Amino acid sequence: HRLVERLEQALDRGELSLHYQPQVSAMSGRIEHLEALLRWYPHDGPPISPAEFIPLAEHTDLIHRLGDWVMETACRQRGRWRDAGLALERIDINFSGRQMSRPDVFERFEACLARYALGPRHIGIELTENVLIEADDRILEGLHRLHRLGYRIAIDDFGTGYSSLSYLKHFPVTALKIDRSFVRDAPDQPEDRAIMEAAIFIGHRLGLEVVAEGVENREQLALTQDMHCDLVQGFYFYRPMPAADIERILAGLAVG
Ligand code: G
Ligand code: G
Ligand code: MN
Ligand code: NA
Repeated sequence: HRLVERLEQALDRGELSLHYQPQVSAMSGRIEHLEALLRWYPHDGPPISPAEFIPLAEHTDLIHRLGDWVMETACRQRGRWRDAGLALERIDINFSGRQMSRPDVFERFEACLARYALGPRHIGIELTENVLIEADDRILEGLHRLHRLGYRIAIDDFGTGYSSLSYLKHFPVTALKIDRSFVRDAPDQPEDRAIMEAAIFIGHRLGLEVVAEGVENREQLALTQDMHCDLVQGFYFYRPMPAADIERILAGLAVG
């Protein structure tokens, strides 16, 4: 595929970057975690969305080069921010199914963190429900190990996968991110509101942190607060942005 060839060149030419979107406390608005989101700005054309190029990269081994680049870049950045004393918890990295199937995915993850002297307080991971459902024993064992070590493992797009709730019993997760489709419609649609409320309730009963994704306005924020959701992520607070913008926002909060 033409786009896959271009993407491979884009990696070599430095056309990729990471943006970071804050996950803030629903009650205080304080920034806790960031989600790392891949961006491609070709030198000679309009930006291309990861929603477009990641599924294509997934068909080839390029997804692994891409994943390595994301991991390295996020870890290097987290190390710099740790050294600068920025008040920040984790940077979450997204992993696709194909990335998790790589035999040495966990070794690479731990090696990358070790290069920057990072641990479970600095980096977390996001997986969709489908990735968890399809995980084989080796992947589950690796996730259990990360879980025991204290890593934050979030279920991304919660409520949209082809899954039953029973998987929540077995899988080593620590957070639920409620898909933004529910959050978007919750103010006007009782059904979406009910699903959101139920997701927050079950998440809390299972001891999980709950994040509402895609909060774009006051009404949506007010609902998440009424429902005692822990964190929110969305354009109402912050868009995904370059590291320099995160620094400007967090600089006022630096410690030491
Ligand atoms: O940031 P945006 O809304 O354009 O992202 C579109 C999709 O691409 C989302 O589903 C998001 O999870 C995914 N995505 C963004 N960055 C990464 C990444 O670094 N790795 C993987 N596997 N998916 C990503
Ligand atoms: O699938 P995942 O949750 O990883 O996707 C993250 C994507 O969601 C990012 O690409 C980001 O651009 C997008 N996003 C983040 N906040 C909002 C929001 O408030 N509204 C909408 N429509 N998209 C958002
Ligand atoms: Mn995500
Ligand atoms: Na999501």
